[in-house]
Amino acid sequence: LHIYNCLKSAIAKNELFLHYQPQHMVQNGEIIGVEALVRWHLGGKQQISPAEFIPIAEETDLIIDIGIWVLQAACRQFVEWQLQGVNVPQLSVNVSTRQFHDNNFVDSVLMVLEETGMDPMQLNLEITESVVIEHAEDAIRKMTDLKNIGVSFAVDDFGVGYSSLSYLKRLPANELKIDRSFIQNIPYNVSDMAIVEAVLAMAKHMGFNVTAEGVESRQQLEFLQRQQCSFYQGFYASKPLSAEYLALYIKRLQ
Ligand code: G
Ligand code: G
Ligand code: MN
Ligand code: NA
Repeated sequence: LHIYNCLKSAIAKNELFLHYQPQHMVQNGEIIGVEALVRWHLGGKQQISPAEFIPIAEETDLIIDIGIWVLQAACRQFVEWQLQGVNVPQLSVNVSTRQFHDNNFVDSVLMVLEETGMDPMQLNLEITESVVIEHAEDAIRKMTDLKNIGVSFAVDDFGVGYSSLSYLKRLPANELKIDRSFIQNIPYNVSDMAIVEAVLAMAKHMGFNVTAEGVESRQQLEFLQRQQCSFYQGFYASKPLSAEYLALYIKRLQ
């Protein structure tokens, strides 16, 4: 309860901020985008991990306000980079299932796009397959409405949690993100390598791009090159960076 009350005032107190993790082409290392990841500096000092506070926010409608704040702050930063000549091709933003199911979700995305001047073609929303467990028709309609104006969708944490192939089949998404737990023991775990190969084959036939998450080594990247995975992110390229460091990272690549 204590942490919930602190989180409730975190936006007003300016305690939330964003880091951005670069995403690259597997084949040639080109930058294809960044994923915005929220951070919380409680009282300006103590850092609390989103792995800890996002689940708390998700138990209530607090995730809706936090989600809108994240989307707005990320889009604003993205437009700012463009004005500075920092060329980031795409912005990925996490959307929690509860936030997605809010009645105002589509309108709030439209409002943020308009307010910030963000090009919808450059916005990618990361959801999980659990969005179609309940209210599937409604969820698919929301995704289709946003896709029609150019927004794309990625299925996050693919392969863990509530993942199910029958949910996946129904999702009008553009991309799958293979959870980092399947990547971390490559090239030592034969089962994980088989799973990644199978996901890539399935994704190819279903028309999904694939991003491998949590790539930490050259051997992992080489495996993904051999398997013709499209994109990757992970500490091997970069940890999540502040907006300022992300701009330097991109300028170094340009
Ligand atoms: O950045 P880090 O690896 O510490 O994130 C931990 C978890 O918090 C991840 O599962 C990530 O998806 C989630 N997360 C980070 N930022 C956001 C956000 O802005 N919104 C939502 N819903 N989840 C986020
Ligand atoms: O669930 P989601 O994909 O949104 O979570 C991203 C989280 O994974 C971020 O909190 C980020 O800090 C973390 N992360 C990103 N790259 C790596 C990596 O290479 N290794 C590990 N262990 N964690 C990573
Ligand atoms: Mn994500
Ligand atoms: Na993930």
